[in-house]
Amino acid sequence: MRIDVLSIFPELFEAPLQVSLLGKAIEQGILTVSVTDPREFTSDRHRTVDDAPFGGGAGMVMKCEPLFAAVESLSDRNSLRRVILLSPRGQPLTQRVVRELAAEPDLVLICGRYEGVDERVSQALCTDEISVGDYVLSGGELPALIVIEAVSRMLPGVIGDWESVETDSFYDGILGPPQYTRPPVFRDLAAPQVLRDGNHAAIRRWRRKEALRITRERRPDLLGACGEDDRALLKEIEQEEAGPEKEVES
Ligand code: 9D3
Repeated sequence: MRIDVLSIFPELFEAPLQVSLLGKAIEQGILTVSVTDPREFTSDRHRTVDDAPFGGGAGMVMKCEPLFAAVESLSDRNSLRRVILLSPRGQPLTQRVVRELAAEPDLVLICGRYEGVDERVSQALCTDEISVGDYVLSGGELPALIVIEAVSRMLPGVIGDWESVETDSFYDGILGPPQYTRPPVFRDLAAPQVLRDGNHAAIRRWRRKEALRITRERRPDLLGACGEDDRALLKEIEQEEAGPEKEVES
């Protein structure tokens, strides 16, 4: 897959693309990321990419010309099927969106700065707008890195141990179970015995149940699409929690 990023701060992409999974995906040629600075597509002395908003008000707006010219310059190497603006007004990024993007041959990610970009960029240049959550950031660069990292994990060959993707939170839509490693007892804190007994059916069941317990506690909104086995485990959990609570309540 090829990803072209447009950003006036290309330095922000250096370290994150060099290490770990992303670094290896790029080294192996599974992923190509190219960052282009829209300033290279200006023609004035000051390489201006922003201007005051029509109608007045605080802050600056990213101009059309450099962004349009930059995207158009990519058209020989990028299909431009998906031109994505990172924007607080965008569709929330979910694993479903990530999977969909990972199936594309290429992406363009446009990072806004200042108070945003001229509306004609989203209207006439972009096919999608994506937000990474309901909080305010200073620009689209960190969100673009989030998209790149999440998408690259879905590319064939990036994750050696595919099992770890299948057991990921959100792969099947619920949170992950607690994890432990050596030592078996740290200070006075013991790892659950079931994980050390080697009964793999029991381990699988314990993990699913604890995953459901933590999802029910923290993200009940994720429990909608549960199967029959999960319903049975949830019933057990409800009974376990209903017992001791009675004493505390009254
Ligand atoms: C005055 C309205 N502000 C929107 C809440 C303006 C504004 C805030 C922050 C315009 C741009 C930005 C910069 N943020 C992004 O470009 C951004 C973002 C974000 O702030 N939160 C979550 N996802 C994203 S994706 C891009």
